[in-house]
Amino acid sequence: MHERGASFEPTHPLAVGPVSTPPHTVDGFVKEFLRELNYGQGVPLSRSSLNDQYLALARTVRGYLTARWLETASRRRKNPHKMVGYLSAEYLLGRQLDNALLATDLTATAEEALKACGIDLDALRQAEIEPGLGNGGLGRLAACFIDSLATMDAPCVGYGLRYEYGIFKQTFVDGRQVEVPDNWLTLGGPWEIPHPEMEVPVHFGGRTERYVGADGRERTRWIPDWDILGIRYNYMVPGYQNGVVNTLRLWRARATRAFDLDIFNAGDYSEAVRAQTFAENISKVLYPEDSTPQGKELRLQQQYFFVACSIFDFLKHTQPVDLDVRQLPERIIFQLNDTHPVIGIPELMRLLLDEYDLEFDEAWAITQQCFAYTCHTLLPEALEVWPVSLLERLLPRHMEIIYLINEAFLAQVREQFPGDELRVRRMSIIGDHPERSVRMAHLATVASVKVNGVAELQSQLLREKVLSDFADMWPEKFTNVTNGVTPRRFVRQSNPLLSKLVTDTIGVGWVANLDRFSELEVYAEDPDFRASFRQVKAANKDRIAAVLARRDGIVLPKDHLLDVMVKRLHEYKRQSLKLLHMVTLYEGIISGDLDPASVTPRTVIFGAKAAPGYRMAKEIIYLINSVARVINTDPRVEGRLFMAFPANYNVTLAERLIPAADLSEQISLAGKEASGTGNMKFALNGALTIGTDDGANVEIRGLVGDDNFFLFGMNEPEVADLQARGYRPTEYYESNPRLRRALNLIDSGHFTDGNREAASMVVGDLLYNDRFLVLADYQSYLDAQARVETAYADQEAWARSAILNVARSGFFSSDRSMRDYIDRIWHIKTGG
Ligand code: F58
Repeated sequence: MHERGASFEPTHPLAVGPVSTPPHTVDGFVKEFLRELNYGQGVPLSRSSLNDQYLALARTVRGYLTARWLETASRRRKNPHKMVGYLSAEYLLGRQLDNALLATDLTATAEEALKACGIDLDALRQAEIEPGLGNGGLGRLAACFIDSLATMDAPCVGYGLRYEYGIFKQTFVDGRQVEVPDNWLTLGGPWEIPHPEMEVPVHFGGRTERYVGADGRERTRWIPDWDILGIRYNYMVPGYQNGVVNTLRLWRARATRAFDLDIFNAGDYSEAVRAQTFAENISKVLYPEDSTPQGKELRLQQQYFFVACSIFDFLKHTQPVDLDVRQLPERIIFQLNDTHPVIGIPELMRLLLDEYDLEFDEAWAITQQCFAYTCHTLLPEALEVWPVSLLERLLPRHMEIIYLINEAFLAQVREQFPGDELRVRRMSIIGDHPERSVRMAHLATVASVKVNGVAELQSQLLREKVLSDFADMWPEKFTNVTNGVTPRRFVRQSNPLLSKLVTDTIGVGWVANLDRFSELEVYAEDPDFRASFRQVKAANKDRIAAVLARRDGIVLPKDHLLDVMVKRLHEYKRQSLKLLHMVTLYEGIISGDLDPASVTPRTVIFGAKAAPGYRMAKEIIYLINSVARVINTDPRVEGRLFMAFPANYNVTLAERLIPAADLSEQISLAGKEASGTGNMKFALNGALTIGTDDGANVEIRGLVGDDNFFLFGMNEPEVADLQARGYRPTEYYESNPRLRRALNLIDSGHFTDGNREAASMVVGDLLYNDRFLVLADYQSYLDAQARVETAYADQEAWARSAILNVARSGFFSSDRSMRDYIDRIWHIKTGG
């Protein structure tokens, strides 16, 4: 990397002192905005496009953050404490403008200033393309966590990848998902600060060799055969109105000059350009999540690329030049967001052994104090493994180090469990079947100070099932930190009307201290408050109706129960169960079995992307769209049932949809959803949950109370028991007439233009496979939905329950999650 900082001596007083924040006045803002527009965009206001105005506004707001950002960094440099390096392959940030305005308390000023220029702030808000640098819950969680850390003034740098293409844009063609690339940077990236001069070399391939150093010790060196450069892009992460601005540092891959010059000099210009493209592919596109991780070489390259850049950046740039690596554990804790950054473990070992000349034992002792691992799944097939052959080819030195780590670790296992070779095989970092491969979750567990799950139930199942051998060996290593969501984005920004009502009632302090929501509890009994609360919900429903009309041409019926299921499409999440419920109601009405007047008018909104290669998920999407089309146009159910499936569910849509929901669908098979975070967002915005005892639902129900939550389905031990006895879905089909009629109707081609083939994959799977026990939980789900209808009939009682959901959900703030990480895992100082 190039020079750390300039060594010139400024003489002008302005160049010495700290930069100052522009004035927080309307005039000051107008001036800054016009300066950005004129000098930054190079256009006069009269000739500026919407995008010019948006970019100028974004840069103006960024300008207000910059002084605080520099100050935060300089304060931390002067008084360095242990910090967190949050390593995550994904950050699903959502739009930045509103968040930055809120953090700087500039919303009203900006609104007025723009108005004075004849511009509507809301139009500019909508011009922002959200950076979709994540797939779903895991990426969004990372974004919530860095927001909370800044708000708590905790020293943290978020490290990740600056994908040129984020999560694909979903469109529907004849009801089927079609993916379109998301080139989120085409209109400019006003929030990023690139440092093309800060290059970090990252090596790949080649071989290793032993040599004897000057001191007579045998050492190893890696002779890679190609490398690329990591280019640093900084993003500011503002705390909520506290003057703190942290950093998110994302890496972009660029070809080295040597790389293309060599080929160019050989006279092959096209080959040089091709080679450059190859290198730059590494940060080109986010991998769309899959049910099973496939051995994709490019993905491993991405993982190594970003952790190598990040660790290098920390050691060589963030730390003082005279850093003693033996003190590393007092300086840094790298949090591994799932297994994606786990290759960082052998990377740090490699640096300590080969660059800093430490002995293995010492290097290993240091490394084992510098990492902590969060596991976000319970599906064993979702735990990453990499073929040994691939690692040997791509990262030969790392593979050697992994062998050394495994050797030392297995010796420890044998010592603690003598004669238990089966256990040794189960625990080994290297697995043998179906091919020799590295089990990244084992490597992470062995190397980490702490291993945590993301909700109580999942942490318990991790200890008892998925990683039980490790928990036997190191019980104290395992802990839980229940996920949380940032109240800034998911209440304050996304639900301004509820925020105003809450602030008028208990004061503004809740935005940075969500425990204060408990003060709302008493207002559940206050009829005036309930009336206001119901008005807020009604207004939020109008708002989402307007959004969907504009965005998707969907016309929502009025005054329905709004029932929402939004999340990635996965069989374990059981969107098909929700679909069966709707088909059951529909079939009941059209067959005359159900009196339409007895059915609560209900609109169901789905939002879900399927991984492009996940066939079953895509078939389910097609079926949902097919059922929606028929139900929405059948006069027999008009005014009773409606289904909407707006394409391309993302953070921006979530922010509009969740505040409007009455009912939150959290219906995964017990023991499969690690936590869920959507469930928390709904509860905080006053939706009641219908859900299984899974993930964080368990904790939500525990806090809001059974009377304010619709529980159904088997719990995890019951699921395990049924599976052990042998599950036969056809038994449920045969014994339950409503289920039979619903499945038969789908199978008849009623929803698919008479084409039975089109529905057969989903129906066939439910009947003859049904891995996630949809049919087993069907009746219980129907019963719970009947309880929902009864409860909804009493609007005052419903409002009371909804208010209690809000009042009792303060625990689900990501500020609390961060406090838990700090106390249980990181042991860092805040406000230092
Ligand atoms: C999610 N995982 C969990 N993975 O499913 C969810 O229960 C939890 O609340 C959330 O993490 C946060 O802890 C998740 O989103 C991914 O998206 C992976 C991305 C990379 C490929 C494999 C899936």
